[in-house]
Amino acid sequence: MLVLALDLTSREKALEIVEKTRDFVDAVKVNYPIVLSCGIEIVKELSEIKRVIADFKIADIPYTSSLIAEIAFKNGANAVISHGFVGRDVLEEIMKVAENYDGKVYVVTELTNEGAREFMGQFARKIAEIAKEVGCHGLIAPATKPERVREVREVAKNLEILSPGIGAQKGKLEEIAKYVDGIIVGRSIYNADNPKEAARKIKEEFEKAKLT
Ligand code: U5P
Repeated sequence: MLVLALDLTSREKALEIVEKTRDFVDAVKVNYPIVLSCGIEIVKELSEIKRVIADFKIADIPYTSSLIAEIAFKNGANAVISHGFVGRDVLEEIMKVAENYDGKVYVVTELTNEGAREFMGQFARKIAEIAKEVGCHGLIAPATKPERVREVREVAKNLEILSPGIGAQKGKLEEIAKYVDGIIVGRSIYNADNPKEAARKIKEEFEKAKLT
């Protein structure tokens, strides 16, 4: 599964990239840059073309977190991404909302950046365990840290794992492909001279790496 991270701030450019890459992209991930620039309506618009994962990295008290999830699902998102370090009660509350929409909840175990080792890395395994216990659908695990991907795969055997960090952040497909269900790629696709060809190639390489 290839998830396109659509971190653009122009609606026209975003729609153009989705149109060009749609044959190779399974879902589109929206984050703050596009939603704060284009408004929440962009989620609805994109959801008419592809499944949308709302990456608001929810990290608030249970009540506020549930409101954020509600807004995402109400506007057509199929899934939301929550931080895991916020704890079990937040995930439980978001799951209640997701169930009303038949939506999915993915939980960030540790971010892809180096600095995430300072805090999140120490709890990534525990976060994966809690996400599993709460019944969340999947995890977001860093392609830049293949050892972490393997660790959370071990903990959460049946959860879906989506992995960002391939390409611009220097994660290597061959190191993680076997352990994940999908990859999340942004800049290597939307900044490419030929986004369609870039998406095709990345998807093909991912599928090949999964088999080797
Ligand atoms: N993302 C990460 N690392 C994480 C969690 C999420 O990069 O640990 C998100 C970014 O916010 C961005 C996408 O939307 O995944 C990666 O984009 P790119 O580096 O492929 O451009």
